[in-house]
Order: sequence, then C-alpha cells, then structure tokens
Amino acid sequence: MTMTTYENILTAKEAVPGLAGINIGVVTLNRPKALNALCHDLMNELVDALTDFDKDDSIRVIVLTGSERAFAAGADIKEMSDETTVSIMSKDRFATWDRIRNIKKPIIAAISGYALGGGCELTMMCDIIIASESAQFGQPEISIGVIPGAGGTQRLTRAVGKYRAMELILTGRPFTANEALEMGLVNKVVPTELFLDEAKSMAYQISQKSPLALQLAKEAVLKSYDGTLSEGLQFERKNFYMLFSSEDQKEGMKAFIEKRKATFTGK
Ligand code: DAK
Repeated sequence: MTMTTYENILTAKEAVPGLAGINIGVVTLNRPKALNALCHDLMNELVDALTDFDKDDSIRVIVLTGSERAFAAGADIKEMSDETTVSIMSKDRFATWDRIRNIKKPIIAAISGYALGGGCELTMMCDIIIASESAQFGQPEISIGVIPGAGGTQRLTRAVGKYRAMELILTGRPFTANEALEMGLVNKVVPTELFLDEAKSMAYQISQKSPLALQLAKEAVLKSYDGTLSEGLQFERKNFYMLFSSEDQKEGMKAFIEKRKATFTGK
C-alpha cells in the first residue's frame, strides 16, 4: 500500500518484532502550532488514515498518538465560534466521528499532554488508553458555553460513573493521568518518555492474536455499551459461535494442545 502524505497527521507502518509480514499502524496527530486542535481537515485526514489501516491485512492493531505536549486540545474553537445551530447541523461534522466508531481493529491511544474536550472524547473512542504521567484530561466545554458533543457525556459517564462524570463535566476542571487511572479511565500511566513505547509494546502483544477474534471481541465489548445485558450476551454468543468456523480457532486450540506458538492467518 502506498502511504498518503497528510498535512495534519503522520502515519507509519511498523513491523511487529518476531511476526513476519505483520505490522502495527501508527497515526500521530501533528498540528503542533494549535496543540493538535481537531480542525475539520485534521479529522478528515485522521479518518482516511484509520480507514486505510483498517483495510490493510498486514496491520492488526492501530496506535493513535500526538506529541509529548498535546494529544489534542479539543475541537478547533476558531473554526467553531461563528457556527449557528442550523449551520453546524447542516455540515454534519459528526460523520467523521461516526466513521472512527466503525473502525474494526483495536485502537490503542498513547496520550501525553493535553487531551481536552474533543481530544478527551477522541481518546475515549479508542479501545485501550496508555497515558504519560504528564497527560492532562478534561471536558472543559462548559467553560466556553457548550457541552461535550462528541460522546463525552456518554463515554465518560460509562467509564467513571455518574457522579464523577457529572463533576468533571459541570466544572470542566482538568484531571491528571493518575486521577484518570484511579477512576478507571486509563489502562496504565507510565513515565513521559515511555508512553509511546508502552503503547506499541501492547500493540505488539495484541498483534500475536487472531485478527478475526480481535475484531469480534472488540465488536462484542463495544456492544455492551449500547443495549441491554441480554442483547449483549446474545451478541457475544453469536460472535463466539462464528469463530468456530475459522482456521484461526482450529490453529489456536491445536497449538495449545501441541504446546507450540499459534500462527494466525486471519482465515
Ligand atoms: N482550538 C483552536 N486553537 C487552539 C485550541 C483549540 N481547542 N487549543 C489551543 N489552541 C491554540 C491557541 O489558540 C494558540 O494559538 P495561537 O494563539 O498561538 O495562534 C496555540 O494553540 C497554543 O495555545 P495556548 O497559547 O493557549 O497554550 P497554553 O499552553 O497557554 O494553554 C491550553 C494550553 C490547552 C490550556 C489552552 O490552549 C486551552 O485552554 N485550549 C482550549 C481547550 C478547550 O477548551 N478545549 C475544548 C474545546 S471544545 C464536534 C466535535 C467535537 C467537539 C465539538 C463539536 N462536532 C463534530 C460538531 C468538541 C468541542 C471541544 O473540544
């Protein structure tokens, strides 16, 4: 696949050590002058890059990151300030966000610095969150007269519970990586110089697994967000059954019995 050149992001395919022909896809938000504020062009590029990686059979896991100073300081306030209800609705800017929601491969967020507003919401659309100890999260929209619009009221509440989410969204106060860890919003906090390496190392670990099983597991976990427990259990069961017609299931179980490492092909 030829790599597209983007203006607001960087993309890279990096080989998974010890797994011939398998890569991770790394997307780096790269609009440093605006602390990676999520302008429309950046969002369009991000979605295109994620979609390309999602389609690339050599990639099993995607890592999404920013700089040490900022993952993203929010949606671009300068682009948004003159919008009206009618203008913002007619542009349907959420279409790009919906496409991120439909990415099938696991996305690991490697977060350092500011992850505010839309930056925090984008983080929460990822599947695993590794934070540097200098990461700063927050939903400060209330301070500029609006509310989180890209899923913050829903995903933050599911991650940390009603009372904490309510406080964070109503005060808009930033919170540290360690507070996020304690509330269950991030998986791991590591020294700043290690946040990206840690995320990649987890991506390598997950890349060892069957891509089919990864996709169906992600889909089933996300389903638990949506409906009732019964619907979620049924959905999980259907995906579980489906995996028994894959070669990866046969290979994975056979390899265990034969005490060797499985080789997964995604078939
Ligand atoms: N938008 C645009 N520019 C931003 C920005 C932002 N969110 N955040 C920072 N910048 C720009 C600053 O304007 C400044 O640009 P220049 O003045 O140099 O041209 C540059 O980045 C450096 O920022 P500061 O000079 O402010 O740097 P400091 O270190 O002093 O402060 C800060 C860093 C992160 C504390 C501060 O920049 C800040 O408070 N930024 C705003 C944080 C914020 O309120 N974020 C939430 C925005 S609302 C939607 C989807 C999502 C959303 C809405 C709609 N649809 C699909 C429709 C989400 C909404 C939001 O995220």
